[in-house]
Amino acid sequence: MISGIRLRRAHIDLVTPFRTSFGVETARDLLYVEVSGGGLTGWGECVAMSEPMYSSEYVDGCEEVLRRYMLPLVHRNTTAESFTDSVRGIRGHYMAKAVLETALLDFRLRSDGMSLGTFLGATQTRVRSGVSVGIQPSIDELLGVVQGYINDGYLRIKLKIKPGFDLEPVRAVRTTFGDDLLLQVDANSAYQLSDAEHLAKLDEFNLLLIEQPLPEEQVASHAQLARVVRTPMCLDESILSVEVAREALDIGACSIINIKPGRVGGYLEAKKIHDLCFERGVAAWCGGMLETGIGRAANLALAALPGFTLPGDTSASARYFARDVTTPFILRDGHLDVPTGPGIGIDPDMDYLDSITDRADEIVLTK
Ligand code: OSB
Ligand code: MG
Repeated sequence: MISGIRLRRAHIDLVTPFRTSFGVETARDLLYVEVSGGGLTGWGECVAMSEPMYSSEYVDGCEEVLRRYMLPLVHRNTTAESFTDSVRGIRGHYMAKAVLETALLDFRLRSDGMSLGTFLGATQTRVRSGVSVGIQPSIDELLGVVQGYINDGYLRIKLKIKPGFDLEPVRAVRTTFGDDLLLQVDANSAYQLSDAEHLAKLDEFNLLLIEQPLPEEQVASHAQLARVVRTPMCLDESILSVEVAREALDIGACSIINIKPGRVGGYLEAKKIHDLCFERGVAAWCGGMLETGIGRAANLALAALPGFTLPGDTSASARYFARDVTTPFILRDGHLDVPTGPGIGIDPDMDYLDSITDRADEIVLTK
């Protein structure tokens, strides 16, 4: 039974600034939800960034909507499933829903002694890892950064692109590292449908996919774009639920999906999107949101399902943090091991976590 919930705000520096078409991140502004009872704690990590630039959600907003509208719905016997049902009437706010859902799920699985991977239907014990490479000040620097990740053993490179930093960097990486490198790009919504002819020039680089070239709301425009661009279309920001995923696939807006539990309201919805892709033979991969070890552990459990046929943005802890809040996830042979312990299978180093915590609030359940 749940006795209390803690909201924890913390911060951790990134090893290097991460630049995308929507902005630059230098630190991770964190919100953890801890669901406790009977000596156990279930953990959730909110994926929202500090500002509403990737999506309309942002971490202070998530905390507000959690406190005001979601936490009051939680009682001692709330489960991830009953919580998801009870917040169906709250529009949007997927990242806020996801962090609490994940903590509830982790709490119950820890009580039951079952790993999140087993619960979700994992079939792999380790997952292939790719890395997301931010926009760099110059092509030379980009080549150096990519070389470093290849040396680390990453099995797939994703380049962030934006208008003015697209064809030339992609050409340089393809030419330097050869045709065998698994390479893809992510535009984070920075283009318009009128850029279709320009984006089609990426076709010559034999990319695995192009991720979210157009704004989130323009799902149908991606279907039009897919008629001009031969590179497989992959959606990230647009896919907010299994219903959107089904419609996007039905109209040909994408042929690949980036599944991020935080973006779709949690692991239960993420599993539904996985199942849809699996049934239809549509390639899927597990995205990332610069998670610390807590969020990373849960993503690895999901990424171990059979429908994740492409390497994910499931990078090692060292990709982002000099010191992670958990035992670091280490790349071995281009793979990360899926945790096997109960729930997400890993605990934070509490002394270290407390040292990077700005504040923590206890919410006592009354019913
Ligand atoms: O679009 O996939 C994205 C990070 C923050 C917000 C959005 C995205 C990303 C990444 C990095 O590409 C993913 C990761 O390595 O965690
Ligand atoms: Mg993306």
